[in-house]
Amino acid sequence: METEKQVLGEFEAKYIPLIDKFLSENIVKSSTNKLLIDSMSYSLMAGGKRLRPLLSLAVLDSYGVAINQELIKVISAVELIHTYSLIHDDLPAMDNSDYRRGKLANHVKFGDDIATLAGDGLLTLAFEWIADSSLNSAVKVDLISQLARSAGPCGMVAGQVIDVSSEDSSLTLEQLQTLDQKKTGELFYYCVVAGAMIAKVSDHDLKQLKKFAWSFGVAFQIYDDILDNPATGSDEDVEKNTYVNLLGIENAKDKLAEIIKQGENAVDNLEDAKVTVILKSFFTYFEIGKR
Ligand code: GRG
Repeated sequence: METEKQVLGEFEAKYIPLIDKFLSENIVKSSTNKLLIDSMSYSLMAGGKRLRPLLSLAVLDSYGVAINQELIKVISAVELIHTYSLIHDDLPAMDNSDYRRGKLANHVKFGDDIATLAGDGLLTLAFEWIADSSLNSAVKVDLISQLARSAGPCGMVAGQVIDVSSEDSSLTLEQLQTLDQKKTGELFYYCVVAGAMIAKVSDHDLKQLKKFAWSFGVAFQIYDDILDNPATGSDEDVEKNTYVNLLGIENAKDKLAEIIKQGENAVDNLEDAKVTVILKSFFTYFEIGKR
């Protein structure tokens, strides 16, 4: 029998090339300005794992929805928003990072002005791709509304505001959870809910998929903190607001296992999914030392 890791590997091998092809072919058609296209393409095609579109596809696949180009367009839109967030996060006014995914950050390569505008362009284009797709209009409005809420001033942007304004203070566990849910979890939540909306799942399954999505987001962040733990990795700053600094490394690992179990239970509770192994396999991203 195949392991979950193998299932995920096959799923990635099937869909990442389709996502990458769509993104590379369509970002160049998005503007008449070559500099802007170069800057947006540079970060969009810099080797991201495509975790967010894959999550939407995992939901669609689990319910037997046939994947066509229009769906690839709609589910790839979130990758534009994710990329914009990374470009803006690296700016001198935010994290001031010179590198991203092992390459020069967008602002180092193109300048702060163009990097800011490339981020703005990607953010706006995401909504254009969904709006211009051939999906049912009511579904499109629901997707656009949910994406705006997840990425906007109630979601990711709010998370980033909490992050930049709490750098010099110690957060409680509850405050850290709120920060991470908004900054990172909301976009994952959108991806799962988008898949559920397109697949038209039952209210019961939607509720379970939402639980799965939140578990995935929390697991992502705890795992990230464990990898960045000064004892195991690169981060020198023990003052940072992280799960590891708040809970200790062993408790953080226990918490990660507990959250993954909750997410797997939610998947087990799905009533109408044709397969559940693909969704469960996403938790193998969080095997310590294996991402
Ligand atoms: C600028 C509004 C605004 C928000 C920025 C997401 C974010 C908020 C900042 C990025 C900083 C960061 C490293 C957050 C941790 C979570 C995260 C988004 C990690 C990178 O996601 P992956 O692993 O990246 O999916 P790849 O490179 O695979 O696409």
